[in-house]
Amino acid sequence: MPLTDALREIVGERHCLTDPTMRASYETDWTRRFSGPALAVVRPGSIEEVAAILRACADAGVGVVPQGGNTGLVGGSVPRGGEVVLSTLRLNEIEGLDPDAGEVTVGAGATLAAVQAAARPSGWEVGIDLGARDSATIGGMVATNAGGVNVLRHGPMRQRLLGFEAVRADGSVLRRLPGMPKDNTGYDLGGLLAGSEGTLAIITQIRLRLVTALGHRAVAVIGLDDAGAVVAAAGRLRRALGTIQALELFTDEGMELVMRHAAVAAPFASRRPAYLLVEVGSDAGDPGEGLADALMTLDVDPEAVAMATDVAGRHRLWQLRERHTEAVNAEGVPHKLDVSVPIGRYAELVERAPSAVADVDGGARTISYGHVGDGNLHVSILGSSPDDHRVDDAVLELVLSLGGSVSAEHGIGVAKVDWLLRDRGPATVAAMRAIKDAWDPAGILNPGVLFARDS
Ligand code: FAD
Ligand code: 2HG
Ligand code: ZN
Repeated sequence: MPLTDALREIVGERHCLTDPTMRASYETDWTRRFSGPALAVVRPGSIEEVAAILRACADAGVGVVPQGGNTGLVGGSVPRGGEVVLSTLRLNEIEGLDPDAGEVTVGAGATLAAVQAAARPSGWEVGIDLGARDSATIGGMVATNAGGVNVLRHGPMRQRLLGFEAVRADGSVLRRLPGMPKDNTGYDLGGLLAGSEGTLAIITQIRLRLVTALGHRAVAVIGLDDAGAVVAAAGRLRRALGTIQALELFTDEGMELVMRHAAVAAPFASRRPAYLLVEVGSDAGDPGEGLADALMTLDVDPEAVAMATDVAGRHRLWQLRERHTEAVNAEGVPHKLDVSVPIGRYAELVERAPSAVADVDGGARTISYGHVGDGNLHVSILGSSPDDHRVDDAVLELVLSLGGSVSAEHGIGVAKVDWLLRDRGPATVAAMRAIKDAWDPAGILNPGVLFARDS
């Protein structure tokens, strides 16, 4: 029987999409830089269907591309040509919220926003937040070990993981649910799936460890002279305040784009080359006073400080940082590098990235922003042809020369396959390859992601 007929039998006609117009939105990534035709898109409604799809694809020797919200930014969630896209969006139940333990079990296809909304009434938060919250799924976030704006407080997705359920390429099921805070029974397979980018198994359920919801928050945006001043101010605030939730950097060029495309107002009348956004939180009263006192100790122009404690005001300030991705996309199809360096080299990276790019492509334009508290910078490059890798290489070369990592939070995907070896070295990549070969010997799961197809 042809594979598409077998898939139709498993998920039903409605959930096996072969028509090109129905497949289209699953075939192009969020940036529009990566796309490819799928043999079919399947939308299973149960773990049994996931297992049957994987067995059918393994029998036919056809690759499977797992896809959640398709908000990944490294091309790992869309087909390269002829694979089956397995969408997890129907696996979206949220169940078993334990209000005493602060734990919840969620289907891989549940969006971050849905889990945040489910946790809040019981006094809990997910502990992870990112701009794509309405579309990004918990399965995709585990598969990419997503970071976001609260990593300096609660760590990345791997640290939120208590238990998991996943299906391997041969259809066998791995299950450790609900999962326990203390569990030393052999290898941490859930931890291994975090950051595996769909190359080892399809994640179907996750048990999440939640964090206590904070009653009060305050956000400030401070205008400064350059990235060095932002790094210095972030460091001083970190030492002064034990309540910091987020420390973010953006530049005036990026803010200009956000103001133009997202219709967000400037935080204050005067414009500065660089900005620091800081959020503090407390469960015992207004943290705004402590933040204002800490800001006074910094050598900043009072005309270049905006602060808010109310929901609307905080949201307005956050928009200035959060809507950069969308504003950059509105300008064109970007190249995106997501890197980290030791904090002592962060300002140097911000300053040197534009000239590294301009040296190889004089027509390209660089916009940088990121999670300065984690040493994580997002470098978006506009005006360079999507297939021209010279700008990517120039930035990644610079990052390695500064002792950094070529991926801080978005992963390797297909975008940075050539750089995994440069970053991690042959012994580490061989160890990773051995794991891949043991879990997925036929190479069915997300071929071309992390490792080149023929490696
Ligand atoms: P997808 O894009 O669908 O997939 C991502 C990868 O995971 C692919 O390799 C895919 O094959 C694999 N995968 C998906 N689901 C599964 C599954 N169930 N089992 C196995 N593999 C699977 N990322 C951050 O880390 N921090 C941020 O602050 C951040 N902000 C963002 C803001 C915007 C506006 C956008 C568009 C993206 C942002 N991202 C951020 C990137 C993205 O949201 C994250 O990488 C997110 O984790 C992807 O989730 P997803 O469900 O969309 O996954
Ligand atoms: C963010 O921090 C996301 O806003 C997206 O990780 C970064 O646009 C990007 O490259
Ligand atoms: Zn980010």
